[in-house]
Amino acid sequence: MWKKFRFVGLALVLSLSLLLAACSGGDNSGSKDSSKAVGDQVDWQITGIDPGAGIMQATDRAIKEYGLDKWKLKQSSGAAMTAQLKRKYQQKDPIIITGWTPHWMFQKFDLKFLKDPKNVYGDAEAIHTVTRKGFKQDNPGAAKILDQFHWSQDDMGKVMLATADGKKPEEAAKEWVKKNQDKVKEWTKGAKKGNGKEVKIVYVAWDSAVASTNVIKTVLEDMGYKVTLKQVEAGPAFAGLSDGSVDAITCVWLPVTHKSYWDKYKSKLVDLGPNLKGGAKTGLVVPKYMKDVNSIEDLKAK
Ligand code: PBE
Repeated sequence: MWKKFRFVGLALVLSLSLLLAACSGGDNSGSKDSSKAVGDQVDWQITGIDPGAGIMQATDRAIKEYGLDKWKLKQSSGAAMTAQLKRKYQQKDPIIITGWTPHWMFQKFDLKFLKDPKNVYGDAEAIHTVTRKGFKQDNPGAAKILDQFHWSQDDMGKVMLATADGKKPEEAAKEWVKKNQDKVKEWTKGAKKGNGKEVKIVYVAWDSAVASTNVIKTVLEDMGYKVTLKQVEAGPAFAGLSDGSVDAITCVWLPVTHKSYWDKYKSKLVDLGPNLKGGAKTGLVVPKYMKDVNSIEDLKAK
């Protein structure tokens, strides 16, 4: 009975798809008909994130430099972008996003960076810890910990993955800190205890930044500091550091992604150097099942 039912079902699906194939040529935007130009497959849309992100500025430059006149960069947010990626990925539908590593999306989905022969997105970058001017004088203990904070793409990946799997960022950070006391001891070495002294950390809602911010918050709190986190857009984050209303940030990507912010505000900021070197990269990213799209050059209208 079930066998027969399945057979009828299959026949129905087959005839339906034949019918659909016969009718195609109408508006079929966003479908996976791979005979179409990639632009038509995705409505000439790159799925972006928050407008203040450096990767959005870089993508605007890429659109100009590669002559992608028909393309639009859609503003969104990190969370909305990954939700959209997940939906498309489950259907094996095409999608082009502004992506970066370290990010859990590369652990959850089979993705690839599009080649960037004009090097618009730059080579690999480093993620820096930056404070307001005068912070070290006001709070030498916390400044020392922030200065000594450094970890690897792998470390950050673990915290991000746990969060993507449903843990609260604070919980994922606490677990990582508990398991990695050898690293944490290096960061806190020689630093004074906080005794309730306040540290205001600013960050943007990028999953990589959420991970590093929550880890450093846990470490500072374990040392007796009172940490407040403030989540804002990238522009206000740099502005807040430069006017001294917040103390520190752990998600400044240099030399490319945050160059325009850095150039504007650097005279009022102190760069404590990289907290993550190796593996920090931005670009346009697609699922690997988009076999015909390997380079940004492939996006040009044909
Ligand atoms: N990101 C993640 C940020 C920096 C960290 C690549 C989305 C940006 O583009 O500004």
